[in-house]
Amino acid sequence: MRTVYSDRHRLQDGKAELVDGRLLPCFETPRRADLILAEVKARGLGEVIGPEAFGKEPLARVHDPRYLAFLETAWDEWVAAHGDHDALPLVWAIRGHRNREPGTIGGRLSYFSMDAGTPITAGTWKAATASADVALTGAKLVAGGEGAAFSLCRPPGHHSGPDYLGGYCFLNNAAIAAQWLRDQGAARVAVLDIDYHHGNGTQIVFYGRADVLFLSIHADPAEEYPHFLGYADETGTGAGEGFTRNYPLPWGTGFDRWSGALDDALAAVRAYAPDAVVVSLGVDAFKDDPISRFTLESADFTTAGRRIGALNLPTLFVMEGGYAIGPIGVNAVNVLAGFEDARGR
Ligand code: SS9
Ligand code: ZN
Repeated sequence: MRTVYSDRHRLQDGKAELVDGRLLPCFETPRRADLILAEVKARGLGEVIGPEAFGKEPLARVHDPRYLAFLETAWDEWVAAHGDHDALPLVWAIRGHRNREPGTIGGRLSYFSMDAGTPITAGTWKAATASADVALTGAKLVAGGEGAAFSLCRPPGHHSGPDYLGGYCFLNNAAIAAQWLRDQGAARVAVLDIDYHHGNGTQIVFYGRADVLFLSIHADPAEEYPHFLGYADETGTGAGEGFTRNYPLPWGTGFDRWSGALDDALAAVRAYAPDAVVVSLGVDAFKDDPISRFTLESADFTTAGRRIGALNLPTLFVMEGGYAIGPIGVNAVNVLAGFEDARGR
């Protein structure tokens, strides 16, 4: 399959995130995408191409225009108010507070954020929009009849909701791609999120809809980030009832249990018979991931890819998380190679 990649991801290079009371160097670094790209080339997965520019319209199909306007100018406003160091929010609306956008950049940053781990930097807007273009270009390949494509997105997207950033995510690349596929004529799209963390942003975008099936296999939110969404009893609402499925799993989960959830999710995808599948491909379920607590081995990612390939459906892989830098390329490309293997290519 072909890989879509843009160097512009390097423009997102935050200094620090707040983790358990300490400011630590960002886990979500440019090296992640560099190493995945190197492995794509080393393994001969297929041609690597640059993204097309899709503009703001496909972004606005998923994100609130007020949020997009905020994100585009946030850095300049932050620098004018506070200087040219990374922007991090510090206070959030809690039960009983007002849902009202404040006037200052600091207040607005809090309003449009879900955590203090996702710094806005000088290059954030350019990197995030390039990442969305990478996802959209992959979607176009799949819509055009290529059986599969890999969108090597960075920064990732699945934690970003209609009007907020968080979890290292600014624009929800997978949701933007899935919506674009719908807008191009796909009747039904399934989004399968195998990142270690719940895809809260993607779930919210499609929660009331039957035309996009959302499935997520992740660490139990009672134990793990993002903490406030991703329980098994969240199954969709209204017309979307039954079109969200969550598989929260406890810390320490290994491939036996994880793949049981995967098989159940894949059976649901099959029954749904979508025109296309978007896989939110995080590899942070890996045993040595520094911020995660599942125990998948590198070879397990190959097996997972094979099972996804056995669906025999047009599939777009959108890169999400994975923070064990050394093996990140091997783990991500193992999924893609397993997939190709199942397709007999
Ligand atoms: C847990 C901190 C989690 C955010 C993780 C976002 C992952 C995106 N101690 N920080 S895939
Ligand atoms: Zn993750």
